[in-house]
Amino acid sequence: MKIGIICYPTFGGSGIVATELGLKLADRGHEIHFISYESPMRLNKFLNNIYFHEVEIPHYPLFEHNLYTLALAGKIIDVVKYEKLDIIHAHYAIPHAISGIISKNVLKDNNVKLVTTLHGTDITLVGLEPAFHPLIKYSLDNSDAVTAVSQYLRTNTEQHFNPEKKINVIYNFIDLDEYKRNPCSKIKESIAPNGEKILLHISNFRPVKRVQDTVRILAEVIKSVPAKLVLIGDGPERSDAEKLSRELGVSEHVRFLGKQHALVDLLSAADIFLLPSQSESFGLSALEAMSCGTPVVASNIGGIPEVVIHGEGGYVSEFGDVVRMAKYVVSLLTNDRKWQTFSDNARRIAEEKFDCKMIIPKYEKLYEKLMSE
Ligand code: GMT
Repeated sequence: MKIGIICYPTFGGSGIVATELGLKLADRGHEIHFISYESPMRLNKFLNNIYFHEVEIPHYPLFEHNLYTLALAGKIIDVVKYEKLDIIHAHYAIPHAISGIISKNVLKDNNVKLVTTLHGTDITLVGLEPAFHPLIKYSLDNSDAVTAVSQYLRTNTEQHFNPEKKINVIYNFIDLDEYKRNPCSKIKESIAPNGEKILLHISNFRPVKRVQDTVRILAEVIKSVPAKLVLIGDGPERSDAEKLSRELGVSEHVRFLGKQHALVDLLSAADIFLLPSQSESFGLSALEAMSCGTPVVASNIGGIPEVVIHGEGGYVSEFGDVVRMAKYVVSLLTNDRKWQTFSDNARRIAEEKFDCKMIIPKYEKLYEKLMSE
């Protein structure tokens, strides 16, 4: 099949899922055309059947704001027509699905099908903007198929948008061969030279991630267990989190590493992964941690409980309840046998529910069904 993948190219979860999907589909023999304003961050290897098409945004003095939605639609039309795409797969409703619908309408005699995958904030945050609400509803009703990355996101979308079509849940996935525990004593020793336990968090440091809660959890944990907190990523909440770590007197135990690429090594060095988000449709970073055998302590909101099974591969609790989360962390860090059981369970859940070898064929089946209609 020839598949066009429309995504955000940066570190966000939707761009990562879209890129990994494209890479895996290419491995399975499909021809993949990524369309975005920049080459996707995770597109880091050459494959003969992967192409990237950059969307150029026209600049003209009259256009005070850029016309990305239209420029993207124009590029999709071009690629569908000349590369003879069978499927356009838009990741994130705004504006990708809208641009996909515009291009389909323009190419009305073409049989290309549009799949839209909802990732979370496109529905739970952006989708609630009154000006965007009818546009999202339009994009759901005019895509040939819509998928959501968790049961929670499907239910939430149905409640808020009452879509005409059934939404298919296709969970995010993980490459178990790539994300596996790979203990690197050098990393552990440099971060925790005195054998302290390591708590880790990865995100884009947006307010919904509640990064400051990771600092509050550390402040509680070190009352009973020597520990270090490693924060990976960057974004608007970073300086407030730094400030809080100074105010709580724990700054010497917190390392802000910024954006990093050696995630498997860092996740493998960690004893606990923290995800205290206020909103999370899935929690891809928690799955990456679990696949590396790192137990997760997270909030119980959104799709997280579908990934982090409470009492098996980690614990979940009310968002903001940092005392309870710290208690869960301490209970795992002070009982080696319990930690090992949770670590094994975390990996087993990743294998049983989220293996890419099981999830990618679900997308292929959906594409095939649409093409046969
Ligand atoms: O919030 C982010 O981390 C970015 C955002 C995105 O769209 O890029 O992530 C959403 O999609 C991810 C991949 O499907 C999910 O794992 C995240 O849970 C989801 N984020 C939220 O719902 C807040």
